[in-house]
Amino acid sequence: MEKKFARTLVTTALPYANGPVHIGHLAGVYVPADIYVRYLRLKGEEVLLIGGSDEHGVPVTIRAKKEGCTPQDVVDRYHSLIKQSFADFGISFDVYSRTTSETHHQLASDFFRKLYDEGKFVEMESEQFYDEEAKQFLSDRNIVGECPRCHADGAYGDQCEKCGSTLSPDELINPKNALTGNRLVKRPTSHWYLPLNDYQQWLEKWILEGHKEWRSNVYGQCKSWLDAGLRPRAVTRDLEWGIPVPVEGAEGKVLYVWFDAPIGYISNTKELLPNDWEKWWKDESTRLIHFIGKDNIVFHCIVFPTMLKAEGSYILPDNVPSNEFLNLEGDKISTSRNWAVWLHEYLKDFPGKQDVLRYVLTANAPETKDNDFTWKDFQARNNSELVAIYGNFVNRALQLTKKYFNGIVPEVGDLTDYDRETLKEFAGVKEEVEKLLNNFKFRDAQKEAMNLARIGNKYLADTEPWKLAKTDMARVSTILNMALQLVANLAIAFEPFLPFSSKKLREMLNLSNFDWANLGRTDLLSVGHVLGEPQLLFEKIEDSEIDAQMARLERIKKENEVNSFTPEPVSPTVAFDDFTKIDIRVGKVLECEKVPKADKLLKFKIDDGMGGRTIVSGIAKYYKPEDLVGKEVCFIANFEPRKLKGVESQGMILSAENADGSLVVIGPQGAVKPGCKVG
Ligand code: B3M
Ligand code: ZN
Repeated sequence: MEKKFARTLVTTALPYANGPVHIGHLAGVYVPADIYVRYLRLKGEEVLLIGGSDEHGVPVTIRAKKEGCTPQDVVDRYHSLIKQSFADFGISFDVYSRTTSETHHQLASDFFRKLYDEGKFVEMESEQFYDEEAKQFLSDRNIVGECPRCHADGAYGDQCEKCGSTLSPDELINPKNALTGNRLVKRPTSHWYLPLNDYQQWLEKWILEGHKEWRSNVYGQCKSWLDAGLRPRAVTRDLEWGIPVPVEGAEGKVLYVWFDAPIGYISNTKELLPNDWEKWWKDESTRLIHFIGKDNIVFHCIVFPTMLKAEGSYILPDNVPSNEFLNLEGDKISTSRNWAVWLHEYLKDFPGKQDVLRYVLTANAPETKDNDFTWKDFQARNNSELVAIYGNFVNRALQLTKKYFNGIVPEVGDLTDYDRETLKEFAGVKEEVEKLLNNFKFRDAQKEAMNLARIGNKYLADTEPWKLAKTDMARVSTILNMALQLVANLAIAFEPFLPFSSKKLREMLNLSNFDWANLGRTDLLSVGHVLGEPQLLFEKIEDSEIDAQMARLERIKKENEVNSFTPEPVSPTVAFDDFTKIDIRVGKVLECEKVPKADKLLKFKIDDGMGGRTIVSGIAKYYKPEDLVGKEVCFIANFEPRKLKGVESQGMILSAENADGSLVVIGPQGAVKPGCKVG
């Protein structure tokens, strides 16, 4: 049953202000939300796009401790950076605020207090890990210990990153404070819980019966939570950083970050419209839409609606379009491993190319399953779609008009059957794009918009006005009029997807009347209208630019390998007598050169204190010969001589193998004479 709404309130997940934002954020939440609101605005609908940073929570405090600054410093820094990145990419927020704002603290606190006063929470005591030295309870993330499953050290209280198991701090063997290493004890502490179980039946009816139209990934996740049976969830924490629990005797406790963050949507609306915000949140004729990523589904579909329902005066979300994840070159995007394309860095490497990224991310949007971003695909979509189809068509239409008609929209004469066929194909696109956008199918909608450009490109290629110019200017006039109308339509159709290019295109067309209702019309530009100066809409991206990005990722992969290095297990024990059979000595490198026709080998002349010897070693990939001359090394002096590429090697130079397989030569740390024994 279709309800008629008076206005639409669109919210986007509030990113944690503990790091910059990357392409995964953009693809999963912000670009689709922006497409949607731009589309509604173009249709003249009343709509707001609400965003902001999520500034509470344990990750912020961990980052602050690591960097030796305050949590406020961390969120100040990243809030500005994130806000700027979104602005740079044209995410058209009506407000982008933050959960450390005064308005938010007040509203979230009042929200809690109302539920508290009305007896909507249950208070329960439980035993939690406590650090007696630091005098604090520790959150799951701040506790480490041995994993009960794979026995790796350093597993977190909520998850072991080695084997991936989900854990609770109770399961850890020898739990410790992650930052100080202090041992922990159990202490009773009491918290307030939202009794989700009391809302189970209501939620089942509201979601499982009332919202069958939700995306299947969203509906499916809700169903499995509901099928498993809901339990009370704590909405407070023992922590310093956050919104203090507004109850006497609750010192040292704050609201759980997932309790306050979604209230941030309301606070930010209030900050934008201090006198008018309630109509957006409390009037049944407002449609509320949450754009989120898949890891946030339960909070937006179950927990937050239960909070709103318990409070009693708010509307509930009408839809929660959630995306799956975007991977990068086949691997999960990870902030801690730096495996990401950061938005602020992208703009340094590709200045002015915001729309290219928006286009590629929408073309590959992870709407129904996880998807992959690759630089090759990025280049291909730019070069063979944006440049070769959209850009090419626009450029041809405008340049030809400039050439033959001085940049003035020419007259349209009799249409041929082919013209009419083209127009017909074109007219259907509007309805199709609308249907897709209304159903949050952004990827397909953009494809349809690109089809418009394809139709235009084909029209010019088939009619070849440049050939007719010598014989039939009347026909050229009609063709170019048609082509220009199609170009004007593209400016409208692409505005939600590629706003920067649409703006540029509108300037080139000198086009002011501009709304969605006009899409599909063939009189957008009247005869005699003077066009602006043509410019290129998109530029080719060269191989070298892509190679540079791939090299960056290679470098990061290497660094990660080194960082995640775990030593090989130690070999079986040897007796002392066996060890002394190996005669290790110190030597000084007198000469060193490459062995011809062997790219791995270096030939050394070593001063061994006993008249000198030759040793061949497989370290040519890691050292230049001249860098080793004069250095002291350790070598096995009684190694059976062997021939390597025709050179007899009288010993073996010792080196250590690094995490990435590279070799580092071992030498003494102080002054030692060549020939001294090592042991
Ligand atoms: N900050 C989690 C996230 O960034 C969280 C979202 C809050 S939305 C109210 O994935
Ligand atoms: Zn494990």
